[in-house]
Amino acid sequence: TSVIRREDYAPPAYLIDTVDLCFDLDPAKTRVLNRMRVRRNPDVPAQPLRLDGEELNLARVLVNGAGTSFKLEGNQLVLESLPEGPEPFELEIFTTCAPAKNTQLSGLYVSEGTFFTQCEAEGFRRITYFLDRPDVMASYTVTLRADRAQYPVLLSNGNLVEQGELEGGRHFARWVDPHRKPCYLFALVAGKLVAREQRIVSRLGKEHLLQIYVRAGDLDKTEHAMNSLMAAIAWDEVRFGLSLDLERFMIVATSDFNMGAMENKGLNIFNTKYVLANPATATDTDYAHIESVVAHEYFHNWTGNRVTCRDWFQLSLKEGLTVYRDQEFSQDMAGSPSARAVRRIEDVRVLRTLQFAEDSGPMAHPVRPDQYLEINNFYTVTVYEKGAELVRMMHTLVGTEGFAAGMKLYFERHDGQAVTVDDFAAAIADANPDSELARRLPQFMRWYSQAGTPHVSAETHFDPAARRWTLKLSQSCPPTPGQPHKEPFVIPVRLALFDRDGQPLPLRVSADAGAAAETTGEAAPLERLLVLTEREQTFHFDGLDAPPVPSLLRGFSAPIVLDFDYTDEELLILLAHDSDPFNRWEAAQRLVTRRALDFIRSDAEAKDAKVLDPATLEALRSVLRHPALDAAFKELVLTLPAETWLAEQLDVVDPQRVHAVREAMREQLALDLHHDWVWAWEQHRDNGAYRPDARSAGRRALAGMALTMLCVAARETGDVVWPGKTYQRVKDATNMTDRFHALSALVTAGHALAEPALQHFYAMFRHEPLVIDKWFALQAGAPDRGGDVLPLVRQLMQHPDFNLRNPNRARSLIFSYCNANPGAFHRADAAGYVFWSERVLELDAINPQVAARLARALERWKKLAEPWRSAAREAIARVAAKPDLSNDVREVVTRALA
Ligand code: BAL
Ligand code: ZN
Repeated sequence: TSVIRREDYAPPAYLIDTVDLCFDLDPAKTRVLNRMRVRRNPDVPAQPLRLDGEELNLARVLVNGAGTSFKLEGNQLVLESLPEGPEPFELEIFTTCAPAKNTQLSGLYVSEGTFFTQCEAEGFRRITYFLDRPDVMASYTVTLRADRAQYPVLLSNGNLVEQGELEGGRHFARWVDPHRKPCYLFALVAGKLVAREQRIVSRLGKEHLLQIYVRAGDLDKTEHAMNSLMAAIAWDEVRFGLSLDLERFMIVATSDFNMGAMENKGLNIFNTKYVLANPATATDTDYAHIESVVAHEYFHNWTGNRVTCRDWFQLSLKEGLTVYRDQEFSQDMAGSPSARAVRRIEDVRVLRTLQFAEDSGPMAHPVRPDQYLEINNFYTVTVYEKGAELVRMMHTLVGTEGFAAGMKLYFERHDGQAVTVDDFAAAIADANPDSELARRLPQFMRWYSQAGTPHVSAETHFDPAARRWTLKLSQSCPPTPGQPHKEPFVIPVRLALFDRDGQPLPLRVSADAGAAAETTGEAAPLERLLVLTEREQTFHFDGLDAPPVPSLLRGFSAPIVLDFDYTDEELLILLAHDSDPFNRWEAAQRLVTRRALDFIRSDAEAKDAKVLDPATLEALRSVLRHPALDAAFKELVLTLPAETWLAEQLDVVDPQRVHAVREAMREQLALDLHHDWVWAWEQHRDNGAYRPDARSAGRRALAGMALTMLCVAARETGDVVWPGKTYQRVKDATNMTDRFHALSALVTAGHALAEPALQHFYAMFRHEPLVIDKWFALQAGAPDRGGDVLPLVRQLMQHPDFNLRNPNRARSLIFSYCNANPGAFHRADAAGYVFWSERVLELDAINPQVAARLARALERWKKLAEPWRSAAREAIARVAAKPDLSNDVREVVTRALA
């Protein structure tokens, strides 16, 4: 297969109006009869019909009921002698496939005796021959036939119109989807499942049936998902006037799933990880993820399903927009302004640690990519999370009402269509003709076409005589593969100013600076939105008696790196006083990152080092002890920057040094704030009956952090009391969050009690796969002590509960080690890399999508110092040398070596 390019897009030569699918479900050999009504696309010159198919056995092709000639060319079925003219014809294709052998989990497969499908992006071609592209939309009727005893529940998209018995203990169900859809939204499920049901009435007065299907025994873990679904439905009605357009909306959970979940029309299929929760088995983080993923998939019903993508290069049309929507939803669900800010900080942390790294590496691509070898490799943090930031910037530039008007126009124009990101942006801009977005739309669209993270550097000047403060902003963007030069972006920068006592200052824009003159007498605002559009721009602010402390890029108003040479004193002022919680957190991150990087670059011994200075420690202590701040916010401020984030700030990375310095900081925090951690634990340990709300989750998070710090300190002091209490908590906790925090405290501290605690935990939850995933992940992600993690990971691969074919389990052990534990993975003896290359190859033979994700663990190898750099390159080359690699893995390793 070769590279697919965006510029080669051409509309389909044929259109498919209706699809009538009939399945005889059998794990070994499923028979699929596909009857389509097809016609030539009048806008495209006549040409043969080329249908995509993969791993199918073709038995018969009929055109209008008669046999026809056909060719098989690679993965395409080519039909040359089709009826001329614009009239539709009936095309009937009969194939078989082998779901039980489908380990890729793309197309039709079997998981624990139940049939599932996954068709996005290109899985439908593994079910039947089709025009497998999102701009071909059809009406579907689906008949499922299967053994009644083994497959009592038969589900597909839309409405159940008929069901009944067949001979030989078999039965059938027929489903009709009232909405046209692209084939990637097709789904079926057949197996032994039970459902939680809920009837609701929409604001429009329509009745709907909501169902969540799980395996018997898991029903008590579906309440939170159902609550989240109802909340998401209500939110979309209120916020965007978008209602559920189906009588029935189903969610089905499977433990074998490549992604988090999938938005198939009316029949969402979910990874169990994002559905199942009860207080005994799921943590607060799980609860929050479930709320956001359930909402995300539901929101796709409009942003993705009603209006879909013209081609896969437009993936962010639906993903960036839908992530934006689920982030807004989660913020609204969090409630208080500070709980909202906590969600925002968490989202930005993901963006900056993962997406910024992607943007600086060999897989860097624009939010709308220009080319791919395998589309599955482009379900990335760039397309999703950066894509969401682009939508957020549009929102910032047109305001909340303007954005709602833009969304309305988008659906008026494009409902039922397959469109591009240009169409979306044009709708938002056209609904707001006087906005900065409308004035600068072509320039704004560079965010979609140029890869890389822009840097904005700020310089300031104060003129005491004129009482004028000047801010000069300059932007640049580093080269990325295939894009050596970048044009300037449209960058919204939210700004506030503070005096040295932390009091906010009014922002009076100078009348002579080209900005709208202020009416004298009117109070100047305390925050302004500056829009940087040139490479370099200067802004003046008047009426100031002293140089102010600027709070720049408030709320992280653009996905950029802000370079500004804050003094420590200024950062301490912002940390103590900024009214923007994001920048308050950011001030702490900057201080701690600065100390860490200074130390990493020095040649001082890291063991027992005092990396943090007294002023920073005091500032962190004041946050921890603050009477008014939320526990969740405190926990974020006290969380040290990730090793991968610190590594990205360096030109050449010694991963062991980064790890050692971060560990030293943690010890320092644990020891120097010991009384404060005791206080934090005592104040936050008891939270009554478990509820997954933001406030009590924040309290549990801070209590958990305190326990980790107390165990880390105990390792240094020899104290046995805190580890003992923590071990007791592992046994006595009344919910998984508290229990797992305690277990993780012992494991993180490397305490001798970790071993019995892990055993106890395993014995308690051996029949709960999602909890056993946590058990594997915790051990594989533990801080390395003398190279002990890799042997443990190899040993755990032999554990009876380990199964490489199950993506959740593979991720819990292997990814937790290779992708999330840099200190243990980057071994000087290269054994971590050898392990990585073995697993990539092993997984590639089973499930290329999962293998390709793992393959990305080493893509930043060029930043590594020796000996890691050479060892990493060798390991990647070893993978690349394998002749029959999947396209998925080949694309990743080829780019990495380029
Ligand atoms: N569309 C793939 C899964 C998701 O983003 O919802
Ligand atoms: Zn999505």
